Amino acid sequence: MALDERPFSATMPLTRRRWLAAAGVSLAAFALPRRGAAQTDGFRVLRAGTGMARLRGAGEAPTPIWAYDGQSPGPTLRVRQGEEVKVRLVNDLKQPTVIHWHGLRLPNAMDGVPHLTQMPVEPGQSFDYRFVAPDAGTFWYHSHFLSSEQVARGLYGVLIVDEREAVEVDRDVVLVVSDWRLANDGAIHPSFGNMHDAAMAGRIGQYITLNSEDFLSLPVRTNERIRLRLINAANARIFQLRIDRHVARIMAADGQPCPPMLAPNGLLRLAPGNRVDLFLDAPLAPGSKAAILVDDLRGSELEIGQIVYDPGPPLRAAALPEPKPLPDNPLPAKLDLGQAYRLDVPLDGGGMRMMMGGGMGGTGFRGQGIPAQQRIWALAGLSSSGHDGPPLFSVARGRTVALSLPNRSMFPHAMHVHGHHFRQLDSSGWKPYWLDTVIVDPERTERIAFVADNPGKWMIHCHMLEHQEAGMAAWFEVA
Ligand SMILES: [Cu+2]
Repeated sequence: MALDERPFSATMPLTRRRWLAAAGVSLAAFALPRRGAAQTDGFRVLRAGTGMARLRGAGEAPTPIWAYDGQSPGPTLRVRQGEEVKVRLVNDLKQPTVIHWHGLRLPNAMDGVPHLTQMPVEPGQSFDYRFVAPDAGTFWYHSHFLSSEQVARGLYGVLIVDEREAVEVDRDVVLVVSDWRLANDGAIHPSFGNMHDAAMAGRIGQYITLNSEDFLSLPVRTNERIRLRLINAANARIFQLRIDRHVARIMAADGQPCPPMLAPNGLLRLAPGNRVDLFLDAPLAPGSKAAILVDDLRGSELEIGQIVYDPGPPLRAAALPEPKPLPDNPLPAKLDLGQAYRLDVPLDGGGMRMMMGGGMGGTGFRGQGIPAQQRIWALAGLSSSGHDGPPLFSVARGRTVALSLPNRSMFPHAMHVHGHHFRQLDSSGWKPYWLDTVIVDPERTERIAFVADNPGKWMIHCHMLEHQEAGMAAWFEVA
């Protein structure tokens, strides 16, 4: 395996501001493995520790963060489909940690859930993750220990599994969108574990970044085809993202190929944990610029980056023809709904409704998470850390599981299933794609189904990390 070997090209002259920003974070995230990427027994050593990021731009003081190999997003790891991922996590933090490989259908012991699939990796200790990547696509890795704090501080990165045969694109770009809650001095705001975030929409940050840059410039050439891999790494914010004057052709969702489809109105709605692969055919004239926009949760749009066209001649005379679908992954052939194990899993709790705990808006519990007695969210009537208590359900391997997820709370949730991808049923039938994380809006019910073909103990939880920590988590068993 190797790091991403396709950096942003510097085909256009950079302004000083862009250059500083790029040199500070972006290029580092796409650098080749030269020094510092120690290899041991074929394992790629990944150090969880501290780092710095210029989240507020080149003119402002950098922010001390937690990071993999000193950078957030961490190094982009890359393997070919069917090859082994071999990563040695070394914990240089002052608290335990683990890595969860989000969206990977991997052996249970490698799933990185503390106390359910492995013990936490203590400071100074290491843990070897080793598994075959069965599916080609865009995945990510992140801490799953006190993740509401560790992810918010920057402990995540991207794992790309390349198709067995190269996919025809001119450029392959990773865009991690996230938000950060910063104090006035630019430090990560230490308001972790507070009941206000937990009971409401989760930790929403006031700084939105792409690849940890305050304003990212993505160079393209006219008629170039770019594969954009978008990942929402935020704790709790749902991003509604669009690229001005560009058609967003969705090729894969949550890492799994889908029939190519156009995003309705060009809008991409990504919950924490969601990914989408787009093919973008750059249609504008040389020298053009186009905004990358997200909603600001108040009905307006914010420009968080731009696509910058090279002023030189087009890459080719005309755009490429419509793409073929990406090759299929070896997902279960079909759901057996007639014999399915069915369960209603209501999403309950939170602020403005019921199960209101004491301490609303009160002091935080920094470094400890939400105490068990203050859990205020529930799945199917159970408030859990996701590893304590009985399983939500147990099924025999190979059984189809159909879950109904009615959201009885006032907030959206992002329900994530570990170790499996599921299909989503709506009024028009089964949607033509697979997901591992689905948004359930307030007062709505989502219905999902999957073949429980991966043995072990798997979490199902809200990926709004404050909700997860405050009880919206459970586990199920495939035996
Ligand atoms: Cu939630």
